[in-house]
Amino acid sequence: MLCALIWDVDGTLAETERDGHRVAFNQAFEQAGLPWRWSEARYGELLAVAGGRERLLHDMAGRADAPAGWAQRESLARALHGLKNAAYARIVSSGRLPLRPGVRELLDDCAAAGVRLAIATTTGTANVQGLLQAQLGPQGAQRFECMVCAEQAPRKKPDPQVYRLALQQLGCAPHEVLALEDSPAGLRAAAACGIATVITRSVYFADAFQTPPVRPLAIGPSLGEREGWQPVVPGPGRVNLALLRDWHDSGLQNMSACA
Ligand code: XBP
Ligand code: MG
Repeated sequence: MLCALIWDVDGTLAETERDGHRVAFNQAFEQAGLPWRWSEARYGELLAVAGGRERLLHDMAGRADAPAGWAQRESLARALHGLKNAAYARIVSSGRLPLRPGVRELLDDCAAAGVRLAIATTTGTANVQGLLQAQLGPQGAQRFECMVCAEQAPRKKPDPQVYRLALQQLGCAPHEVLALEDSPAGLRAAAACGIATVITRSVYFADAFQTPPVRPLAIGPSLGEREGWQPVVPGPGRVNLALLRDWHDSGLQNMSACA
């Protein structure tokens, strides 16, 4: 039986990367008096590195104008990440980063059916709370029974730490939950815990699943539409909880057929 949905945040709950985190990083560079700017294309490359501070360090490793020493780089990355998160909070609170289509409706389905909700993300708690508050109101974060973020799971996806902790906090077995993700790293993290994953393709990972690292349970353009999904979904409408339950049940059958 499906007991809980574990949600990724960036790219899955909302398209936060291109117009949120990226813009905020550039504002941080400007505030710090640095000439660095990340274009949309460059940021797409950098998303191969999970975690904003880790991404900054990776970028600095290829820059001639970055501090030479490791300790100075670490402290610059920490300072820039702080400035970035403050800028991100301003962007999020302006309401400019809406939930992706079908997300709100699926959260409502879960509330009505008693399916529990959790978050498993590599971003920080304040970023998640800001987004949920801006999009779902002051009680938005309380809709999620458990929230595992960068503070609790410092080993970033594809490391499975964040999903392992979410399962522990929910007290659920892997076969009782589904993960919702947008990235290959997220898919690998969930799969390493034995969790089946539904992928909604995001702007930056639209073409990233030609040869997926593991097979997702289902993959499609968004929860707001039924066209373009694999497996094929008949009829009009959105991807609702009933459909997720069908996929989950068929995934369990496939697993027992292979046992
Ligand atoms: C995606 C990430 C994050 C964000 C930025 O997180 O890789 O690093 O890009 O967040 P998710 P921070 O697991 O939700 O897809 O700067 O706070 O790290
Ligand atoms: Mg993501």
